[in-house]
Amino acid sequence: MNYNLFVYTVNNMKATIIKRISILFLFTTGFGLTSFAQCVSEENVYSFIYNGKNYEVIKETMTWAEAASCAVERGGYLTEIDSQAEQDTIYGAIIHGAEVSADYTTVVDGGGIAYIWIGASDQDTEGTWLWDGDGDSIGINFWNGQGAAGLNNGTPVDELYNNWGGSSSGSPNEPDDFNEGQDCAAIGLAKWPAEAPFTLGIASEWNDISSTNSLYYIIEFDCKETSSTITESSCNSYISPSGKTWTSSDTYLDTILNAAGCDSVITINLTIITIDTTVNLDGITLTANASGVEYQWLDCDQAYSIIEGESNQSFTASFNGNYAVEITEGSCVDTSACYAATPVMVNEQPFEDEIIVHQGTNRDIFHIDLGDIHQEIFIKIADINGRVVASKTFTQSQLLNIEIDTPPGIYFLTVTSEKQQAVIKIIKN
Ligand SMILES: [Ca+2]
Ligand SMILES: [Ca+2]
Ligand SMILES: [Ca+2]
Ligand SMILES: [Ca+2]
Repeated sequence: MNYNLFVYTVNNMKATIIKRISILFLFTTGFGLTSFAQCVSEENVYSFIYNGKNYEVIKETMTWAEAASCAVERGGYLTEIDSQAEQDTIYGAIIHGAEVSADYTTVVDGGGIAYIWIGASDQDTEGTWLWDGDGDSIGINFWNGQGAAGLNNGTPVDELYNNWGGSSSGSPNEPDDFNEGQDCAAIGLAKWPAEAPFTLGIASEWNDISSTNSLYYIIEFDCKETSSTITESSCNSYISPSGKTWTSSDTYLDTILNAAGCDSVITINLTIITIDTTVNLDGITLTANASGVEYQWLDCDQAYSIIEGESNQSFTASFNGNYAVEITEGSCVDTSACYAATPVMVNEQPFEDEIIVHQGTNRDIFHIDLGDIHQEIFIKIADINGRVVASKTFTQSQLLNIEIDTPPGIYFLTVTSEKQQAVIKIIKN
């Protein structure tokens, strides 16, 4: 599945801004192809996420009722601000995210500054303020009465959050139902009144103004939790979309935020494949304990290179060395530890005494005389750090040539025949 569809990391205390994907809805009518006009143009929508919920700043002007209607059409409501953190996030998104100009319009009955609609209204019962951002006259009553610029009898209900103009100076001046015609709340983008020496409210505080003003507005969306089921298999462990690590097969639940900033619950049917990489060593025969899988035996002493043709469950060593098996099961690959096998017994007469080595006129070539013909000889040359710089297998030979295309220095030549092995120090000039 494509996890890019999801927003993985959302710090719940901060807004995470996501870019909205514009979607143009088209449908066909009996009269031909017609574009379905949404209540706003997507290019005027700025989206952000706060506390797991999606919000939009709509940069098109509407009356409060039109804005509430458009919010409902889009699946949300004019925002209900319940905390200082939500207030701060929304105001930050207006100014820094949507980059709304603080003087994009002028509200005459709001002290001559610009505002943005939120979902509070007292249009049904004067002085009874409801969060009613869908405009259906039903909502939570969070404030009653007027501030100091009005009747000065206002009080919050059940200590619910409010941010009326003047709150920052200790006592709210708004709402004041100025001229008995102010029934909807909006966030001020500057201090008001603009020209007066006194201040009823400052930027980010709320004012009640006439609902017939045409303003930008904020939509809030309640989350619709989504769910999905996926089947996964993984080698040894699995990291879930939210970052949890599981190491055994089971059915798990994982929760992440979807593109709308809401919980997406994923049921994961997980199969963990764990490869048994143990090996049984019996004499010079190594047998992988895992059965019914694919095998490839490796030479640990030669940078784990593949031993050609050795791809059975068991492997019998021909030469002294350290060996491992790489096991493949489905898409999983794992390699065993290295096991030492020593099939070659050292002769009573030291093998190295029979061997003569000398450097050729081409200084990269070494000539090796084994003193007798051997059926199968394995030559390996390593530098003083044990790194293999050359290796070759010969059959039915006595005189061997091997090229060491390396800088001058000390090297160790290992000669292994059917029954003998010798390590000879050589100096390359
Ligand atoms: Ca809210
Ligand atoms: Ca309502
Ligand atoms: Ca009013
Ligand atoms: Ca007012």
